[in-house]
Amino acid sequence: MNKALVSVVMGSDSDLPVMSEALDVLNEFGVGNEVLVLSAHRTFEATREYALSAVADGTKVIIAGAGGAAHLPGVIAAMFPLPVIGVPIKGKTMDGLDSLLSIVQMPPGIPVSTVGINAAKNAGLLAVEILAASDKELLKKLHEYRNKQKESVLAKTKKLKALGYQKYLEVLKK
Ligand code: RP5
Repeated sequence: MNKALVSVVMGSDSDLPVMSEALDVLNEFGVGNEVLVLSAHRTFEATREYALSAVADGTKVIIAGAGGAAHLPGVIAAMFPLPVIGVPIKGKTMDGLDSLLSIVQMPPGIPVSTVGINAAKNAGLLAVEILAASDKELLKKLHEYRNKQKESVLAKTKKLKALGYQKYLEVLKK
């Protein structure tokens, strides 16, 4: 794997099932990455040390996921001047709305680019898009990815027309 350009950081290993979707995307695009568990609250010293040295370590984008009082992305953004993408993790209460609101309402001057609740896949894609702005190979892969996606949706329309919605539903249920 290439040098880690994207860091995927999460508040707890309990976030990993969701955050692994960002790692899958980065791996699919061949983007070098690293993965860490760091908490804004439980390991605040280590989080500070990590965020302050990330630029010098070559990190270009940080994807940070947290749930509940989800301060990790904002705290990292305060210390890391390059793009931070926040992933609100759905916890045991409030359907993730608490995480979303904790991450999205940053003070003007310190942005966190926030994706949807549990939307780590989009966070991975956003990181790829940011890097693709200055990487032609990656941009080509993004075009291919979107074309493949388009073909798969159009194929569904074709199948839906051919089967009719009731048969299509039966196939979906299987
Ligand atoms: C947050 O608290 C973490 O990001 C996680 O989503 C949540 C619960 O953490 P655990 O109690 O599962 O370690 O800081």
